[in-house]
Amino acid sequence: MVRKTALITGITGQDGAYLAAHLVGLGYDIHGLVRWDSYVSPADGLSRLDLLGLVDENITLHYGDICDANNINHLIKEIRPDEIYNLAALSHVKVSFETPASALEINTHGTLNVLEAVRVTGQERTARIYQASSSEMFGSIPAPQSERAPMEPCSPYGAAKLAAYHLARIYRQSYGLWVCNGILFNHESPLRGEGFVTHKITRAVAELDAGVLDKPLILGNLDSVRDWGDARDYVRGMHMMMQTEAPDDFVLASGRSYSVRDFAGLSFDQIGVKIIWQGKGKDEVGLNAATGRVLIKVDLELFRPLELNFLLGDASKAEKHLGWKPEISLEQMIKDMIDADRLLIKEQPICKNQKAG
Ligand code: G4F
Repeated sequence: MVRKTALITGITGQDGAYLAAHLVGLGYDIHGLVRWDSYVSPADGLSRLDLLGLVDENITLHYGDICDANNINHLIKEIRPDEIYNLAALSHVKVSFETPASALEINTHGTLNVLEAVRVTGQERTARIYQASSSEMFGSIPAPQSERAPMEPCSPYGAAKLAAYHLARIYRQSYGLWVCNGILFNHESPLRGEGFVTHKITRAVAELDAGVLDKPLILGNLDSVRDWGDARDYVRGMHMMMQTEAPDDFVLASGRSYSVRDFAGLSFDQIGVKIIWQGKGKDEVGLNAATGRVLIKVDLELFRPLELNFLLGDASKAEKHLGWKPEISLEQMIKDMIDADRLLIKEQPICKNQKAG
């Protein structure tokens, strides 16, 4: 059987690493685009691939940059991939308010570079493209959000991703590119970056359990509601989207929503600590119900200039057309994240910068 070849941009991120592991299991030859800083500091940049035991697998890493059209053209011309997963992104929503031009450059222009590279190298009929679209594109529209819902992004990140989503659709319709948009709701895992709220929380839980939490966990907007799923389920869905007869757009979501406050409560439950909440707004605190110790505080600096308040995804189209369903429960995911954090704490006991997220 001929082995398929996949190119993954953003292979060093959470989704890139899990997708690479999934495709290795399916017998793919994999090429990954790696930025210079990850390339020269493999200990940091390639650590996720290392954690998944992928470093010696059939993966070829290419040093390059999604923002450099020439570089992407050459790469796609040389590799002639059957499948391209465009996962490279500036993925932190709050950071996108601080560096909006970078968000557009990487998330929109970078996507355009991939689409154009496939077109100018004449691979429209042979290369399939997965575009990592996001539920952040919906903004605060009424829930549940499906593929048919209006999109009114409320962050530079969301606007950049929405422009890329439209470019993908335009290239599909005008040039016949095989490109699908995966509109993924929040998805987390033990490989999630520590600047995202779920990992900040699970890390603090593991620190408390290990007796090394020396100050309260500082969070931003506790009222914000997200539909959190597990990245390992979602990369499986990405691959399923790429195996359909005709390209289309699909939402992947768990169909269950929780506030940040709820997520924190569920996480501390895992180590038998019940959180009670007192106060309002910036003065709200989460206390250990048994001891009265303040474990969680709020800092207004961590709020965004504009917040997406409520996400709840409707993934019925993916279930009907792809047979995709999430398999890992939120509770299991939280447990896996805390277990992984327990190991991290042994190697790196001090959380460097809680305010980063
Ligand atoms: O974990 P977050 O930073 O994820 P966010 O902003 O929802 O974005 C993630 O999901 C998107 C899919 O909808 C992706 F497209 C995107 O790339 C990324 O993966 O924040 C989740 C919520 C927000 O409402 C935020 O305001 O948690 C709130 N929050 C409260 N305290 C916090 C914190 N977020 C962070 N990062 N850090 C906090 O301390």
